[in-house]
Amino acid sequence: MREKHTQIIKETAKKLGFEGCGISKAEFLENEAPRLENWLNQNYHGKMGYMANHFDKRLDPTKLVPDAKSVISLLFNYFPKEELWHEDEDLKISKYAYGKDYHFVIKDKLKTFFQILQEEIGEVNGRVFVDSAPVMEKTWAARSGLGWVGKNSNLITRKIGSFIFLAELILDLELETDCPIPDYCGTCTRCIDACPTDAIVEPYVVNGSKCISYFTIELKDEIPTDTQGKFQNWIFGCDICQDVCPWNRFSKPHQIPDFEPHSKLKTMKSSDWQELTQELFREIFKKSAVKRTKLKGLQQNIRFVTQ
Ligand code: B12
Ligand code: SF4
Ligand code: SF4
Repeated sequence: MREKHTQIIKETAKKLGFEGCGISKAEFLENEAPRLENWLNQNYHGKMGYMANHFDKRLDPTKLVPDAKSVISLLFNYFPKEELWHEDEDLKISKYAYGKDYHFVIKDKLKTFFQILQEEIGEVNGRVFVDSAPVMEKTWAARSGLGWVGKNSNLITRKIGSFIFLAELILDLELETDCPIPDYCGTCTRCIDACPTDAIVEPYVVNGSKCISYFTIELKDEIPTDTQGKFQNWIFGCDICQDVCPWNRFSKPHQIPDFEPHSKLKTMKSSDWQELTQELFREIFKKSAVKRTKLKGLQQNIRFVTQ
């Protein structure tokens, strides 16, 4: 049964367009507990208060999903055919936010996944997750052999690099588990050297409260002025530590129409961003993750990098 169910899950993941599917036993993350505790004690979460919540659940899926037996990790590629910015003076938004908000796109797929399992396996209980819940997504993906967590703290695959989203199904089904793979960062330190705000405080550890992604997306207050001049024109998220990663030479473009950028986004110059109106913001970012900052937040980021 275990073997048959595992096979159904892996085939379904492929059919639904996931780039990878790996399985781990649902259990307490013993090694991560002191690391997460230390990360929080150092205040690396800054004002992301939600990271300090649900400490026990975050480390133990059986506390999050009753009777959880397996964590199924899934990869979803978002690497675009081309960058939206071409010149150094262009303002930049990170690749993950070019098209429709991935939370919606992937959540829909996860719901379909769950339905297929109900039809093919019978009664299966569990929950689906992408990003927002207290689940250590990178750790689970690494445990299940889909890749390794690199020195920039992102999950990297040997096949298509790191421009991938992570998602999970946590189920009450016993399944065949996969084995972790080695760390292929070796002696490389490109991401650490390239980070303009020194947010990668030591290999594998990112001080979230120093990351451009935090300043431009998460932080609701004014951006501290001691970081002025360091953002290299990133106004929503930051891809620097992934763009420099040699493993991203293996990235290949996604085939997801929903992730295509709005046509007007492709031609935005710095002056267009600075004149961004509510009307255009609504049109371009109607279904986008960029909506999170609202126009006001995005304008604040634009001013911060252009003044
Ligand atoms: C909070 C958060 C952020 C914060 C904090 C970042 C961080 N590194 O924690 C901010 C806002 C800065 C952020 C930025 C980004 N994020 Co984010 N973020 C998350 C979130 C919600 C939680 C991550 C978390 O648990 N952090 C807590 C810390 C403690 O965990 P950790 O970083 O994994 O740290 C581990 C290592 O430090 C390790 N460790 C510590 N010491 C040592 C020592 C050794 C020797 C070793 C081996 C390991 C090790 O142990 C820690 C615990 O496991 C996840 C979604 C989720 N629910 O998992 C998405 C997620 C990690 N983010 C994602 C993305 C895409 C990004 C950005 C690329 C977006 C962008 N372009 O701007 C950037 C990348 C910045 C970076 N270099 O990390 C993706 C990553 C996909 C991938 N391929 O890995 C996720 C998984 C969302 C998703 N579902 O796809 N993010
Ligand atoms: S996303 Fe940018 S600011 Fe954040 S750690 Fe990577 S390079 Fe540094
Ligand atoms: S840039 Fe180098 S050190 Fe950083 S994650 Fe990629 S391979 Fe690892």
